[in-house]
Amino acid sequence: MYKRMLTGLLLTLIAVPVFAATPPSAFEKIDANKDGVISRSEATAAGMSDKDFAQADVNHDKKLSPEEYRVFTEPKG
Ligand SMILES: [Ca+2]
Ligand SMILES: [Ca+2]
Repeated sequence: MYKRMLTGLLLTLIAVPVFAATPPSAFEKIDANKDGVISRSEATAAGMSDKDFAQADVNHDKKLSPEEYRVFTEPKG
């Protein structure tokens, strides 16, 4: 009777990672206050240089939107 329980447990263990396959993105980690944008101080705290921040901040609003961050971090070329 333990076998059935174990099978269920194993299925649970296997299924969970599949549904949780999308880990919190780097953006969400950097966005410390969860306001949906990366501020200059959040970027600095994450080790991003002023130069990189300025380059990533395409519309120069001193914040990085998820889109700006994605464009900046995705492989070029
Ligand atoms: Ca933020
Ligand atoms: Ca921006």
